[in-house]
Amino acid sequence: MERRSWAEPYKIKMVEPIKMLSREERERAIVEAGYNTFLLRSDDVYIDLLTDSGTSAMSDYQWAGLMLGDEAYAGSRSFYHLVDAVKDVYGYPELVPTHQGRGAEHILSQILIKPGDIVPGNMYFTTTRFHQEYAGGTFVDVIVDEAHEPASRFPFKGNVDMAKLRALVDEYGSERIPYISVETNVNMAGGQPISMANLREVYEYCHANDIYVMLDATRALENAYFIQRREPGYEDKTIREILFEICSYSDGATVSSKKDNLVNIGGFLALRDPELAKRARALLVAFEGLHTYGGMSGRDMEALARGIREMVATDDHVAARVGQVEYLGNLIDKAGVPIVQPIGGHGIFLDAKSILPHIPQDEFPAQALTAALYVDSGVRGMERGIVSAGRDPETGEHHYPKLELVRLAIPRRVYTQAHMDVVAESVVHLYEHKDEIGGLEFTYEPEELRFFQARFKPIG
Ligand code: PM9
Repeated sequence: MERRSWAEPYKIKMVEPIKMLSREERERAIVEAGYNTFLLRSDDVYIDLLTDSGTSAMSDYQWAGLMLGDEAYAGSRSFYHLVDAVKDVYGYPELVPTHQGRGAEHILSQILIKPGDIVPGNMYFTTTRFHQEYAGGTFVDVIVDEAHEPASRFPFKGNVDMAKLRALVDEYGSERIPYISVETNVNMAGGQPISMANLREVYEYCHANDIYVMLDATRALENAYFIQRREPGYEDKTIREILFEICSYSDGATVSSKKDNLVNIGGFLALRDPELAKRARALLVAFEGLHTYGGMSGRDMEALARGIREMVATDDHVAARVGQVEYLGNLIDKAGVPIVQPIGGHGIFLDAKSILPHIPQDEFPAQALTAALYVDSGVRGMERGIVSAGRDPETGEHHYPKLELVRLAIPRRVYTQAHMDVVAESVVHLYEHKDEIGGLEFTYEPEELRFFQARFKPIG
């Protein structure tokens, strides 16, 4: 058949102006922000690829839902719409609503982890590991080795290495391992999927050993897309069917609804076991809000219920979303700039270690490259390397992750192909002038989740 281009399955009804500051203004802004793009004002940013979290454009149907939200303190109609949407699309019968993903991680960690426990996971995520450690647990990475190699084109870099998991269970015993935390489309690995076959194997093994499987299903939709594209037997299944099957191999999930679910705020913990859900709700009322709203308003829950149904209503939605990421990735890749391969689901991850080999890792190459990109074009990305990895709580030493990346995360339904062209041009220009970029040092280092508020200055 003749090959045709694809296009987004929507048209634009409202726009928000953006502007680019002059180079002098951008240079001033990055100094004021301590070379940390989290500390820039959004008015000073031209194209904002800091995160795909809470930055999506909602549909007219979601916006209409905001007007229909039921703001009752207890038993809101919008809560029940959300319960039904989560049950229908993800398949979990018990819903514990939270203000966002980390609220769900906090509750889950508190009900399941005892001090001294071990929590295996397919690569760490910043807030997830924080809550596991805060509850007294120790996170252990059991992801396949390929995930730590930016250039490896292994199609399922989110897979759990069963040998690593088995060795951990043999070493500590399943009594000390309350659950495995399985992230879908692993963020820190570059938006890389886990295969259905691997997830099924993890689930069967863990169940035989009395270990819960808890998904971080924040980007499970994008994972479902890669399974449809890459895993034999799934090419004719719908995204909706694949997503449902992913969740069937788990006992529950934490979700930051600010990603796949197409809302600006919200999240949930979803469970199968009513007894576990009861324990979660007991904590929820202390830390988040009543069990029928968690941290969300009625209108937030209404928009979220609609977003969950909308994301699976047609396969074209996720195909266009990941298609835009691939469009940007291909432009950058074709110019020879090293990026994480294969191109992931929610953004392009520049391999700062390869791009800036003259900057040692403890002079923060990815942080420096992120700042340089902003100065070059007003494009805001995020460091995903040694700064994000933080320090070992026992030794106080930096974690030295193999991946030292700059993430360019693409908000859903927000930017056009022309914006992607501008981003790619700037990345390629920087690559051609990479020798002019130098390392950074801390002027302020927060103890917890340091990457959010740390400040830096150039060395020398
Ligand atoms: N992710 C992101 O930009 C926002 C904060 S950066 C620390 O990628 C996963 C896989 C996430 C995630 C947030 C959360 C936390 C959990 N799991 O931000 O609390 O990517 O809604 O979710 C961010 P909340």
